[in-house]
Amino acid sequence: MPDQSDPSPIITIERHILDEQSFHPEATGTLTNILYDLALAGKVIASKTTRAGLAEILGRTGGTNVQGEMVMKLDRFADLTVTRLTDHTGRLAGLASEENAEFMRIPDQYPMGKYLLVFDPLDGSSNVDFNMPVGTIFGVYRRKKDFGPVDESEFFQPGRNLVAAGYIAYGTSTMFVYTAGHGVHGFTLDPAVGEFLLSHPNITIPTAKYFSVNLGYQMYWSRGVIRFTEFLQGHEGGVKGLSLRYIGTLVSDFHRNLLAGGVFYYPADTKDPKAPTGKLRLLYEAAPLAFVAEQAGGYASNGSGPILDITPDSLHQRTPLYIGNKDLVEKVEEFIRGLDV
Ligand code: FDP
Repeated sequence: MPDQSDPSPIITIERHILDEQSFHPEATGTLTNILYDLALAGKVIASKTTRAGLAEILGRTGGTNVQGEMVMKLDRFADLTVTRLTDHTGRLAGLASEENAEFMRIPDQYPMGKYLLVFDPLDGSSNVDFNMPVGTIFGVYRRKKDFGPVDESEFFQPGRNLVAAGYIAYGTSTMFVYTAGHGVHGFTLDPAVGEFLLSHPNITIPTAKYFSVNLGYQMYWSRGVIRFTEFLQGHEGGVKGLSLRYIGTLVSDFHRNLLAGGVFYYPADTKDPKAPTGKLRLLYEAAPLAFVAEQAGGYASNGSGPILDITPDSLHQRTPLYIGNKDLVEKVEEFIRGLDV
């Protein structure tokens, strides 16, 4: 007789997202479907990332993106995948991607919805050529106006307004991690059946084990950030026993620290004292991951206050980012307050 007492049901991402909808009796299912569209985009992108070394996709297109970085073919593929799977559904009013200088309105032939999607289609793209993990980051906002074509200012909302956010990590397995404001949940793609299955329910960040930063740039940091780094290395009353891990793909570094505990930071640097802005983008990277971090009991700061409280004034605005365990991120704020003013 087969054992019918197995108490652990297999929960697909579809079922989980639908269950989450029950927290919002007024919900129409639109947000649910956006998340489901993004999970599908993740599967499509995952199937390409595992073949990225093959001739048809490897290599640079020769162009540069709005950030002045070399665009790789996989970036473009990921960007088009997310766009094409979400622009025609009647769920979105507009999209803004890290890859494109301008935001995108929904084409006239498609119905328009009430949400805005912001995304970094292929985070960590400089790692692609070296068979290293990459990711996709996304955030969903409600649009500000009730009707009419979306305008750029509608994207200028603080992360606190996010209704959902998350990322897809393309690593040794593909994981979809999201929050819609009721905890953080992680799903692992089972390639045999092509489904994301719930593997990490209700993620909360444990006591820190790691710190992650590009130490190669230390000479450009402020005194507060250098002192914080020494603190993480155990100098003068600092924390003992943290291990350094830096992949150079924000999604992967953040994901590891979320599951194992730790802090990731990409500080402002002083190469250009008039523009101490850091490298990472507020809208596509920092704010969505800050929402995930806070939902998991962590915190994200720009060094002086919560990332989620910053209202962007341009689509591609950059920010310093300190993200992970709350006590450590608050510590860097303390060092910066004490030493950098
Ligand atoms: P990449 O340039 O490869 O796209 O978002 C940019 C990002 O990667 C992050 O994923 C990563 O954390 C960071 O830049 C790495 O920058 P450094 O190479 O300067 O350390």
